[in-house]
This record gives sequence, C-alpha cells and structure tokens, in this order.
Amino acid sequence: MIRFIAFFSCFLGLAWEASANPEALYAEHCAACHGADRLGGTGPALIPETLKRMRGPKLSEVITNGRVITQMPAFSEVLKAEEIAALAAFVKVPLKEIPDWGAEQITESLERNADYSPASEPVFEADPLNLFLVVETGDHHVSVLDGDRFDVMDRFATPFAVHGGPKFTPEGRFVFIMSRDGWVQKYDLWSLTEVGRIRAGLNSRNIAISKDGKHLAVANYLPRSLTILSTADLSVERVFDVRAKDGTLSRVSAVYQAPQRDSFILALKDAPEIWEIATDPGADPVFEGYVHSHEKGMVEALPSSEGLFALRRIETGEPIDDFFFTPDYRHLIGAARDGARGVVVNLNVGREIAELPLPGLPHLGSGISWFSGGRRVMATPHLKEARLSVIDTDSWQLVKTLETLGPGFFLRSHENTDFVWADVFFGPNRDAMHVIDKESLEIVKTLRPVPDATVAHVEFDRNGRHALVSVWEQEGAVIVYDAKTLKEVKRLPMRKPSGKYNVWNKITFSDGTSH
Ligand code: DHE
Repeated sequence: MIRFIAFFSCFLGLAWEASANPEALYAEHCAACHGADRLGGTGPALIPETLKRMRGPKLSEVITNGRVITQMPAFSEVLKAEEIAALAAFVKVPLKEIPDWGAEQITESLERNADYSPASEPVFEADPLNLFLVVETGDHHVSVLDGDRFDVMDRFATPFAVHGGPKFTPEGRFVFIMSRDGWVQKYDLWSLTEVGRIRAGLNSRNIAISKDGKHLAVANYLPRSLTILSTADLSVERVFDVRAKDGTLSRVSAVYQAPQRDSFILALKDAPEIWEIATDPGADPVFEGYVHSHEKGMVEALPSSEGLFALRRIETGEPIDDFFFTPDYRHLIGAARDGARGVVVNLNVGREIAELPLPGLPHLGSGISWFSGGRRVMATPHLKEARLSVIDTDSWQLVKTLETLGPGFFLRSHENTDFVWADVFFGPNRDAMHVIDKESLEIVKTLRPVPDATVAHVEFDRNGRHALVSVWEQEGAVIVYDAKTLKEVKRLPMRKPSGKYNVWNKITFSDGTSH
C-alpha cells in the first residue's frame, strides 16, 4: 500500500511538472525583472552561461526562498514545488538564439549617473593611491577603504555578480568594474561617485585597460566578441567579432594588458590561437590590419594605418587559457585543456617554447613571481590538488612542489615582504591561510582566523606593511594583518568579501599581485 502511495505521488509529481508550462510561468513571474528574453533587466540574466558559474544555493532554493539582501522575492507561497522545479529547469536551457549585441545595442544600454559631477581634487584626506576596493559579492557592493587607517570611506552598489579584478586608469583616479552579465561600471575615486555603466557583453569574463588608460577591453563569452570602450565616456570604439583563422567563432576566456608591449593579449577558449591587439597607434608591423565580418551588427573595423587595434595572431598547438605572464611580458604560461600541463609561449617570436607538467588544474591566472635564490621563480596553485608548483622562469624547470592543506585559489605577495600568502580554498581546511617564506620556499605559519569559515584572497597595502585577508562568508570580514609580525590589526565586517584591490599595487604592476 505504502509503495502504491509513493508511486502514485511520484506519478502525480511528474504529471504536475509535465503540466506546468515553464514558459508561461516565466512570462508571468520572472520576465518583469529578468527580461522577457532571459537576458536580464533589474534582475540578472537567467541563462546557463551565467547560472552555472554562480556559487551558492541551488536555483530551486533561490526561487522558493528568495535571495537575501536583493529584490528577489520568495515564491514558496505563490508557486507549487513542481512549478518551481520546472522553472529552475527552464532557465538552465540555452537560449534558442543569441540576440545581436553589437555597437548599437551596447551604446543604447549606456546609463549615465545624473548626480555625478567630477571633483577637481580628492574629496577626502586619505592617500588616494593607497585606497583599496573591496568587492562584496554577498550583497553586490564595493567598499572603498582608506589603506592607512582601514576605515570605509564609501560603499556603493555594483551590478549583480562582479567578477575579476577592477581596473584602474594609470593615475589611479577612475576604476572600472565588470559583472558576469557584461555590465561595466565606471567609478570616480576622487569624487567617490559612480560615473555611469554600460552593458558591453551579454556574458562576460573580465576587462583590461590599455597602457595609456584610454581604452577598456571587455572579454565576452556571449556574443563571441571583444568590446573596446573609450574610458573617457564609455562610448564603443570597436567590437571585434572573434573569429579564428579557420573561421570558428570563439569565446574569449580573458583579456590582459601587456604594458611593455602596449597591447591587449586575448586567450581564446575555442581556437588554438592567442590574439594580441595593439593599443599603441604606432604599432609594430607584425600586427596585421583586421577586417571584420559584418555579421550580427558588429561595427566595421578597417585596417588602421596608425596600428591602433591592429591584430596579431599567435598560433598554438591547442587552445590554451588562464595566462600567467612574466613581468617583462615576453613569455606567458597558459593552461592546456587536459588540466595537466602548462604551455610556455614566447610572445616575441610568437611560438611555444616549453611544456611543464602541472597536473591537477593549475590556476595560472593566480600565479605570481618573485626572486628566490637569485633567480626569478613563479608559483601557481592547483584547483584540484593540495599543492603549489614553483617554477624557474629562465629554465622553465619545476623548482619545487609544496604540499598544502588543500587546493588553493589565490596567491599574493609584495616587493617589501619576505612572505607569499596562499589560501586553501577547497576542502575541510578552507579556513587555513598559509604563509610561505620566499627564500626557503617553506610554509612558516598557517593562520586560521575563523574556524570553519572560508578564508581566501589577500592584498597588500602600497608599502607592503599590511596584508588584508577575506573571510569569504555572507557575514564575513576583511582582516588586516601586520605583514611582518603576522598579528591581526583590525577586523572589518563585510558581506562575502571576495577580491581586494590596492590602487598603487595595481597601477605600478607591483610584483606579487594580479594585474
Ligand atoms: Fe575567477 C579573476 C576566470 C571562478 C573569483 N577569474 C579571474 C580572472 C579570470 C577568471 C580570467 C582574471 C580577471 C581579471 O582580473 O582580469 N574564475 C575564472 C574561471 O574560469 C573560473 C574558474 C570559472 C568561472 O566561473 O568562470 C572562475 N572566480 C571564480 C569563482 O568561483 C570565484 C572564486 C568567485 C566568483 O566571484 O565567481 C572567482 N576570479 C575571482 C576573483 C578574481 C578572479 C576574486 C580577481 C582576482 C584578483 O585578485 O585579481
């Protein structure tokens, strides 16, 4: 009898799910905020490209209970469990068609802040070059911190789900912040006010700023494009349709600034090519002119006689991404698709010169370099193995494999400190932060400031005297440590603080930090 009831209710559940029309439910309950096309409105885009990247509660849980500190309401009283399940399944289905998102659509999305008026000097006493930006993903805000006193000077709302490092103009006055839905927000650090925002892609990866600070590149998965914006007014300068030599349209995994080369470097997800785009109007003749396809309303990029935005392709044996660059930007190491090797590419000659055995998904984008034993080494964490690999950047030999308490995500150091800080992001020891001696390459201390909480990502102040660590929880904190004594100096409550970014370290391309 019990088995019959169980079968019957299961049958009833399936019948409900089958009868629930998710498209109609979406139109009735979700479209007003998330867009009839699921590409976002006041709420974020509901497409698999974005949703599968989101950490946190399951979709059906979010629909049932709402999302704390956001406008997302709970639907437990409005919808049946089967309807919620059907909706959760519906938004995971890829869109039938990716709408055009070229120069015209991007331009139309521009929102200027009517309340913004530029200040002629900073409106505060603190050192403007020692400010920190702390991205609080818990409630989609950024806190601006005084890097000497560690007081919060401003806290502003960002677009939903900021990812990657904000990028600063070379003098450190303006900063650009990107969300996974492709919104780019411009903020004035002197006025402590948002300038405006624009949607440069539908699903984006990261941003990079040109050496002269005039151009901002946005790497997109959707559409397969690279958008270049003018940093002055957020207008669209170019939209590159990212098409490999064999005609394949490729996602852009990431875009990086190469300051010594005065160029952007692009990692292509779906093609065995690395792209280099000149940001120097007098670029080297190795850059070819780039003529666009006219698909999808992309603007036409004529070959530029001055060389600005001219393209150079570097062909590789296989698609590689997640790049670490040597500080002179002559070499990069990219991760091979099998997650077990690093491929070294010499950017000057444009070819692969070495391979490194790096099993367990090396996270090369988090790699940092420093001098140890008179040679320049780099280290990378591994997302699937409890180890750090240390590599000699002249001989491309593995110097050391350092065992850790679990797989890590981020590494940090500074010119003025003797230590490298390495988090343990995954597993039972995610509350641990290793401090490693740069010379001996040994762990000298393991900090555990909040038992059982995820403790991750470090950034130093401009002088390397303090290290700021995130307690990566909804009711989290940023903990300020004395970088020498490793003692706690201050604890600031924050909502799931992810990355922290010091203006000086970023604009000077300080050793030991991300760029
Ligand atoms: Fe990131 C930086 C890619 C998952 C938090 N991440 C970056 C960058 C890239 C990247 C290319 C460099 C951007 C830059 O600063 O210009 N991230 C990826 C992935 O491919 C991966 C593994 C899968 C994905 O979801 O796309 C991934 N990243 C995550 C997360 O799950 C994290 C932990 C939480 C989140 O916010 O999504 C996360 N990524 C970060 C942070 C940075 C970052 C905080 C900036 C680090 C820095 O110090 O500069």
